[in-house]
Amino acid sequence: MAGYNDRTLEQQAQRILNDVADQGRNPKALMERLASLRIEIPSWGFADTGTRFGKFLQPAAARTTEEKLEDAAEVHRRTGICPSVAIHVLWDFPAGWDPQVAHRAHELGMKIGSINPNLFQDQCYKYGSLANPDPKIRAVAVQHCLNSIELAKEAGSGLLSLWLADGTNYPGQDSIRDRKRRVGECLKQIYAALPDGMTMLVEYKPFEPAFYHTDIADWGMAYIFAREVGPQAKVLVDFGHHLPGQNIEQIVAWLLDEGMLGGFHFNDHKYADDDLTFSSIDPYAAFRVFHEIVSADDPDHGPADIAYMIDQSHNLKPKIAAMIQTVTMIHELFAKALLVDRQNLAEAQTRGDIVAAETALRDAFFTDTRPLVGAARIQMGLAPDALAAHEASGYTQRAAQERAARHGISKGGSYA
Ligand code: PSV
Ligand code: MN
Repeated sequence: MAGYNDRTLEQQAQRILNDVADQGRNPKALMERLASLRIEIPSWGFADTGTRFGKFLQPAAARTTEEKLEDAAEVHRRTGICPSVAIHVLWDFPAGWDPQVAHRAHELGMKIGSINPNLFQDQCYKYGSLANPDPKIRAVAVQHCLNSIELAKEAGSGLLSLWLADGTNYPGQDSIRDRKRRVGECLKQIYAALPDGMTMLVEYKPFEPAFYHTDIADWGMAYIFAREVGPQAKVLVDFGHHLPGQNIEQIVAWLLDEGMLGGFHFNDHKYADDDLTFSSIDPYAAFRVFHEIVSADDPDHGPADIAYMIDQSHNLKPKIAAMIQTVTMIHELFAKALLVDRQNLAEAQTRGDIVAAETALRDAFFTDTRPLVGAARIQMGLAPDALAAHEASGYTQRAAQERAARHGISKGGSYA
């Protein structure tokens, strides 16, 4: 069978690398860049989640933060490029920071990654958090972010990742401009508490849960807020947070050029913020984003410092398998972007040869990069087929049994 289980995988990888060498490029550097990619996995990708209509429970789903870390460690064990876990403060630490969790993460060979404050689930946030008309509620929200910065310091994390659900549902519900100023003011207070070396990421989303206007609805708004507060703030682009037809790679290119792209949330979508596994719908769109990222590599300073994070929530696929699938897709598409013959592309662009320029992208996109990813995994001492290795390990079956014994059988029910 072709793909990761092909016995000639390493020879196929060599053939691709020979072509790279023929283009006058360094195949070793390409393999090093491929192996050095790091992707953060979200703790919330391993718990039972659903839609607003209901949850379908999985016997192996993680029910404690420790179990989420164990599942994340299984993804890293198979893929070799996912050593950190994003934390959602109230979902993972409902009773406050627990140093035991960081200890357990280290035991598992994992680090705590970005810290995501939760500014949307408490009753007080009915009319918003940082944009709320009531200064007392804004103070509660700011305090939660300050506590999250403390938590980040204790966990050894350098990223505070902010997403606001704030917005309004009806025209006239509140003043859009007043809300903008309230958010800006609160962000300044939060920014002032950042220690050196910690980055604040500002994420945007066009709608949901608010359906008339969202306070940080697009990259321009996130950019303005980030720029206003200071150099440690950057924009976070979530692939699923764009209206249909939006040219996401252009946003990425602009933010990179402005030095303002701080992070990326990988998932895929067909209609809205569907949180599907990455590239399940449109791999070419995802490839074009990676192409812009690799194009922006600085010849003197190397790649831009971007936090690559997954933000998906698959309620039907088995969770660890879905995560490995996403990591593998990211790795394969990143490899395709590395294969673009940029010299050839630049020459075609200069000549105004549109067909040749587009062909330079398509040649790379249609190259099967599984041999390169498989070879990178072999170099890391891993099995080339991460998904098959995970499935053969029996991890999910064991987790289902142990977790049922520990917590009892999960009960079905609505999302509430
Ligand atoms: C909001 O839809 C979002 O993309 C934010 O990043 C949240 O932190 C995350 O999803 C929660 O699943
Ligand atoms: Mn997100």
